[in-house]
Amino acid sequence: MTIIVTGGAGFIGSNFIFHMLNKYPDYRIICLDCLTYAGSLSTLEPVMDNPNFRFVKESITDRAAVEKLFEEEHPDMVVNFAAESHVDRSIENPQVFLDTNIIGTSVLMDACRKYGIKRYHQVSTDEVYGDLPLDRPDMFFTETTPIHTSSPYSSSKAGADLLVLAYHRTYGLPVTISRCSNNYGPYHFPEKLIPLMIINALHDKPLPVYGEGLNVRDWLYVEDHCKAIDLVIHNGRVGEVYNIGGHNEMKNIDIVKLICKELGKPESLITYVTDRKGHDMRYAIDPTKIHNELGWLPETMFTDGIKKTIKWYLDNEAWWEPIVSGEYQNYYEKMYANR
Ligand code: NAD
Ligand code: TDX
Repeated sequence: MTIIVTGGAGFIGSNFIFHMLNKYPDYRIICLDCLTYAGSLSTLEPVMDNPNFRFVKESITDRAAVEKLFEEEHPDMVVNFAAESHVDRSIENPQVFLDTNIIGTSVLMDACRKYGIKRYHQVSTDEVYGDLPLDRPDMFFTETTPIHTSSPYSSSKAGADLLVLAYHRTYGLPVTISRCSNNYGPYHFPEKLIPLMIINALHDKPLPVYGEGLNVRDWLYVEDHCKAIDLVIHNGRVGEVYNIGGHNEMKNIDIVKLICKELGKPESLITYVTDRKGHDMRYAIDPTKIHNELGWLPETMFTDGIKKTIKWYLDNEAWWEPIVSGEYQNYYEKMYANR
């Protein structure tokens, strides 16, 4: 089995590569990643010498490069993690989200059509369903919830999902899509809520909570997401969408307070800042389908997962320090200085 994993130098893709190489020692895994600001070869260091692993630095939007890779490797599957993934950046500059998330997806699927493939899997997000009201805890996203996006990021992911389903219906491409809730865990890029708060707290810097911090996210430990995708690509039904989430809803402010508590830092570091434009209020996944069809259940409780994650950041300063001391400082200044 040869699998091309795109975006494998980023947060979830790298965790997926570690999971697959560990679980399937006879699989060949090729990581296709152009190493944007969010991707780093240092993340893939643990597998670089594995003979079953190859890294290729190209963009999924580069048709010639993608076709060359298909000719060289004859992949059985493609799992597409490659994306611009940060909502705040999409609000500042939507264009690159459309290029990578939509055009890149079509380039990959065109190559799948041209050379043949057993499975094309699209890693999508719960954000394609928009948001749920805070006062309706009975409501959840199911696979049939209408697409109703809020940000340029989520719109680009929704556009890609529609294209994937269209390639299935029109060309018979054997596709699956998974839509997961917020992930957390090792190698999470420092611009996202949990790593940002851990790293700022470690430096005794202000903890910038958007609005009143009442927005709710449904957090899933990254390893549980990887195991779910593993099940979907092997046993999921072609043409189907699978929601992934572990019924673990938390208010942002409660997460930030928990991080303060775990690190022994004062809550006085918390600073309420101007809200994100179009900020989604609540995400909550109904994972009944993947549970009933594929037997998936999350294994890591948030109370354990957040402790493991904080410990990982404490133990792996060598991974995040070069990131936060580089170009990231300009980003941080631009996004937070006068907020
Ligand atoms: P990330 O930003 O950490 O990593 C993205 C990776 O894609 C990076 O390595 C980057 O270099 C690479 N990449 C970007 N543009 C590329 C291009 N044109 N060609 C090749 N590589 C490119 O993202 P993540 O958080 O790991 O998310 C991975 C996927 O999972 C995304 O598709 C995202 O929409 C989806 N997702 C993420 C979450 C979450 O909580 N992080 C939740 C649900 C779904
Ligand atoms: O500094 C911050 N302060 C703050 O209050 C940051 C970075 C975020 N927030 C809030 C905004 C959100 O309500 O925390 C929540 C989580 O924010 P992000 O970490 O940016 O994640 P989110 O916008 O929920 O999107 C994530 O989950 C779905 C991923 O980045 C997406 O790629 C995925 O599709």
